[in-house]
Amino acid sequence: MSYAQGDDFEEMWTSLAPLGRAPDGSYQRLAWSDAELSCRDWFRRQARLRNMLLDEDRNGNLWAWWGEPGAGAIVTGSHLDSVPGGGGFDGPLGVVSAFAAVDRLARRYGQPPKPLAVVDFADEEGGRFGVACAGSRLMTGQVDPCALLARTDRSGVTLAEAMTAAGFDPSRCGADPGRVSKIAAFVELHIEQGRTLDHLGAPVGVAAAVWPHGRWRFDFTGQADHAGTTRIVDRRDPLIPAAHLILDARAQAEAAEALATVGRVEVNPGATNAVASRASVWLDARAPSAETVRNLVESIRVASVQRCSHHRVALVASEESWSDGASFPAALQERLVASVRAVLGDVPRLTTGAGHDAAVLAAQVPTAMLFVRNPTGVSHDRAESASMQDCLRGVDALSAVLAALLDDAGGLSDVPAPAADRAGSPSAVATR
Ligand code: HGY
Ligand code: MN
Ligand code: MN
Repeated sequence: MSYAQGDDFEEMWTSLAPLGRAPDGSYQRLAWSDAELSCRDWFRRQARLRNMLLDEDRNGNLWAWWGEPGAGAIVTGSHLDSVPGGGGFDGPLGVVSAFAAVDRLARRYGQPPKPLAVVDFADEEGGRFGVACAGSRLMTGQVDPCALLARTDRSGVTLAEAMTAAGFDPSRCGADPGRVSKIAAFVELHIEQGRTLDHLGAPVGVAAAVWPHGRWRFDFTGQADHAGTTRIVDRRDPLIPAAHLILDARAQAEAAEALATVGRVEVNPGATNAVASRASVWLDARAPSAETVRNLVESIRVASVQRCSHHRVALVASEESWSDGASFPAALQERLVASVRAVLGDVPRLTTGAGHDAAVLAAQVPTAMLFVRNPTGVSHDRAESASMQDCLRGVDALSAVLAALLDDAGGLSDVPAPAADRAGSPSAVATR
């Protein structure tokens, strides 16, 4: 069937916005939840409106093809899931912009000069099961499917159970080299999670690199006891070393010129009048180099071990998610800069500490990113925003970039394929 125009950008944005939005305006589009499933149905509708071939891969990623799937494909898109209480732009802006850009290209070319797909990568945020970029890392073989599927959410539901409840067969999950080999280039448009573009007065930027980053879980186990009858000297209170870790992480990150965040703490039994039995703390750490991240986390861990010894508290520290950084191919960056400059004027290049599926694919596929200005810089919160004017400039930029890639008969010959040794290997995933 020939391509048919779908909803325009603003109609798409308006129809997607209410899905998974809480009364306070934040988003709860957690992977495989009803809210996120409704976003998947939205994606399927947009594909059907355009007579695009809908292709749901073995890892839960959704693909909408303009033309037949095939080798040399240009792929664009992002993710539709959110962090708990997140904003509405992180992920969806890239998916909506992708459909809007393909509409323009279909009007311009009629038939696709090369296979082109819009993709919604599953569970990019890891907001429910704790592993970032789950869908793209499963596809590229960068995470162990068994360990990942066994991970549980806060109510003890495993990823496999959540997928099954959504009608998806988790036993299919695993590396998909055949699909990856079809991708000639992947371009992800994303809202900037920072204020560089705002400070520079530019609506759109090109990504140069993504920092390496990871997530660790620290479980402190002590002895529950009565708040009113247990002497301080007799206590084995897990919250004390846990509290020190949070302050330590901040101080050590500042000293290392890195970033460390504790945004999640769970305390059991959580009684006001009882010394806790267990405290779990989740650490997110990021830096320009993987070595800095790992040294920082090890230093935090060693300090916690010493404190736990003093407080007679047991500690189990485990790595939950690791994302290699990525430097996007310079030749592809140049392509993007030239294409965007032609439509929007000068375009800055940015390095970000935020993780993206594009950084995951970068290990195996020439990838690139466009950022759209975020006036407040705030992200992972309902305050996240971009003006409609800048969103449409983002579509201008993405359309120009994709057209240049479609027109390139040379098949990106000047863009080196990622080094084979970066093909990625399953990183550690603690099964919890
Ligand atoms: O955590 C991140 O940087 C991304 O939003 N998943
Ligand atoms: Mn994102
Ligand atoms: Mn995010």
